[in-house]
Amino acid sequence: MEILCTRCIITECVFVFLSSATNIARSGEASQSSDYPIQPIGYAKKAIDGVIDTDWYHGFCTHTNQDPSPWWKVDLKQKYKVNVVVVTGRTDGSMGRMMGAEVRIGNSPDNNNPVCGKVTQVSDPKTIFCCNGMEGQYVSVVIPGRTEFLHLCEVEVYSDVVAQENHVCW
Ligand SMILES: [Ca+2]
Repeated sequence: MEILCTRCIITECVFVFLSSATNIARSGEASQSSDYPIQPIGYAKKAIDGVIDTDWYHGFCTHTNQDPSPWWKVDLKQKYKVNVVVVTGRTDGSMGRMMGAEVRIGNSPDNNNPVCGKVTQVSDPKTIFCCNGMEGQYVSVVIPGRTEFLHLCEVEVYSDVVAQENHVCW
């Protein structure tokens, strides 16, 4: 059993465990603001191909052009209560472009949805977002207010929390 989320509110921590959870992004449909035209083409579907290879040149990551507020999204085809989103960026360089990227969840297909969280560190390519049951059909990654490239090696979405335990922090 893997601990994916730890939320601490004042003195109480909630650990979210996922066990044999299904990554519902895999069966969704991905799109993005544009496709960077250099090989290997970073099509949007590469963030839901199930391959977490963080070297962009291996061909398993997405890549937009340098767009104003670039975005990527997955249409989950129905509404889910989303508990965890795991975003994995690249490690072969340019990870700094991810800084400030927001994970948004909701029912608006234009990415204008509530924010679950944002990327605040780029030393680790993986950021785990605890979204606490935010409801939506669309999960987006958006870099707001900046003209930037957006590349993602994998985006995982989990809605089924198997167990929760409450602990006191010390
Ligand atoms: Ca991938």
